[in-house]
Amino acid sequence: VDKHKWWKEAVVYQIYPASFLDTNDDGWGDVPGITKKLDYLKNLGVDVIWTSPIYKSPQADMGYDIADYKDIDPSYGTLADVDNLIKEIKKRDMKLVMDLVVNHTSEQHAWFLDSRSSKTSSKRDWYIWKPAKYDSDGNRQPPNNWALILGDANSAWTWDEKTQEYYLSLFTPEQPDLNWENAAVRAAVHDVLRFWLDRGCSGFRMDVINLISKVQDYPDAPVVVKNNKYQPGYKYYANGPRLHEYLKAINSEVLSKYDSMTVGEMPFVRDEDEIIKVVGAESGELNMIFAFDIVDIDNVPGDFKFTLHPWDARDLKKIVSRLQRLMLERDGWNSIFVENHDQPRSVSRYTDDSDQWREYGAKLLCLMQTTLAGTLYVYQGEEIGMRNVPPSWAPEEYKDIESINFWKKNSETYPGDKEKLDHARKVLQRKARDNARTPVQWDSTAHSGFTSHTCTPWMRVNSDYETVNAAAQLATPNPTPGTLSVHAFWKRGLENRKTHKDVFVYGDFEAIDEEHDKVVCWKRCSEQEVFVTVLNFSGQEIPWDGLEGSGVQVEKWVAGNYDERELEKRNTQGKLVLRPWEALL
Ligand code: TEU
Ligand code: CA
Repeated sequence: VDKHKWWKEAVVYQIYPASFLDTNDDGWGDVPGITKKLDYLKNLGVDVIWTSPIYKSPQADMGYDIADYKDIDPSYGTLADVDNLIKEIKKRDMKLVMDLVVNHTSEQHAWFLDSRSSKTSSKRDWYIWKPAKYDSDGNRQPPNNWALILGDANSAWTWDEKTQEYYLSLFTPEQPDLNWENAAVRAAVHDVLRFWLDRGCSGFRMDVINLISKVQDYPDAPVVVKNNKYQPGYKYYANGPRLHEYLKAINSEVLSKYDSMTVGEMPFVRDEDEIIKVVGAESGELNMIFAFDIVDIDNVPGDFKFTLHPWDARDLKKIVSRLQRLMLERDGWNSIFVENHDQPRSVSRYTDDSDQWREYGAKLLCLMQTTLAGTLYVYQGEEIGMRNVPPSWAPEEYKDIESINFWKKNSETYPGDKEKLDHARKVLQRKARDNARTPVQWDSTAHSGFTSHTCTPWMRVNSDYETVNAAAQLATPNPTPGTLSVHAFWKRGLENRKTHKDVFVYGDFEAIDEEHDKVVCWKRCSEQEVFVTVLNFSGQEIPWDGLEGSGVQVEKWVAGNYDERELEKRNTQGKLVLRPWEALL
């Protein structure tokens, strides 16, 4: 069998449309804005564009609450704009992947409006309705103790006054979960996929696709978060009983008839057999998933996300090695990413985003990702090293429903408690999804060139746009002799990955010096070539001899995030003194 596939070699670039580029001066990014930047993306080395949802939506969760799967939200443009986008993408020999959000719809979707209109509606069973429970004091309670996923850890069940029942809404009350047990729902979803594939899109990023099958008796979840009435219910809805059946049907009924790619978002699940069941080459389910291990590295295990948990290079190596080996040994496929619209900026999270070290950190993360096996995902702004919002911003600047809920809950629970609120604010700044959602910094003019000078962007532009922006990096690809801008470094990294795809995309993986707590190192090889990646995940100088005894004999260093003219003078044997945040290939 030929293991080579276009979607394995592809570099995917994720666009968060509201914050990408505004072309009609309403402060909100749009589809024509994407079209306008296609040459920029092509030049970077992008093959596939994945856009977060642009469908009709009340935007309670920024489009992850869809009111019409077959139409575009007017704030983004029209279907004709999308047709034109697809045409322009194809012209440049690229592809478009849409975001498919079918675990839930918006509460404004016609299906839900119908479903909630009466208990006898023909769409009643398209969603998950349950009667109330009553406690010993006769108070109405939701059917079980599952918590909402976004923000305030309230109940995942929403009470409907009119029909006097609860509906399940795992993310927010505005996002009722579809009832996949119902064959009509599954058929309707298949129909949505066909609609977009027939229009020329080349695949889907499937939002929380592993949550679509729920354990049917809806049991209470075990108590893991103390002091909270509601609990994470993952055990009963992540990779539930009929997930594989549903995924296989999507494949046999629809996807197998097109040349497409699929990536399923798969939170909460680490079980290797479950992963292979979905992405194994013979599974007939999905091409790959987004595993959450790396982006959960700083969460307290089992707890909600607004927590801080220390980690070091050993934890990172363990995660990377496990997933690389699992996929290589069991014929599955990785997705490589450290950012998306739900995560803080990687340079702030995993390295040091101070003015002194930001560029080193961004390049280190680039070298890390471009030398791992799997399909590579770059998130808008990552290629120029955009950072988190400044700690000085007031919580009122945060626009994400999750952040708003979290802040509200803390303000209500701890009024006037400075220590508690300062901590909540700190965690918010470190973890909020808003960090990834500020407008892309195109240039140093007002609002970073995201929108016209005279209008107000929907979300405030990061205060550092005058120094961190694409135009500056494009104009000066070599800021100092022997160094590249972050953008130029990414561009070259992507090129190098493609030139040596037998090594970086398809090659074998071996971790080196696994016990070192600051240096991350691995070896990748094809039958012809061997590359070693060395990453100093610390701001300290580290004398390091981790290659000794590894069987690797370095011939020469070929890339690095310090002055590359000095690479030939670096040790290829014995002790190597790694500088702060240094990355070498
Ligand atoms: O995210 C689902 C998910 O499980 C997490 O990424 C979650 O958003 C995160 O832990 C909260 O901080 C997907 C989308 O990517 C996200 O934007 C949506 O809000 C969510 O589904 C609901 O559609
Ligand atoms: Ca606009």
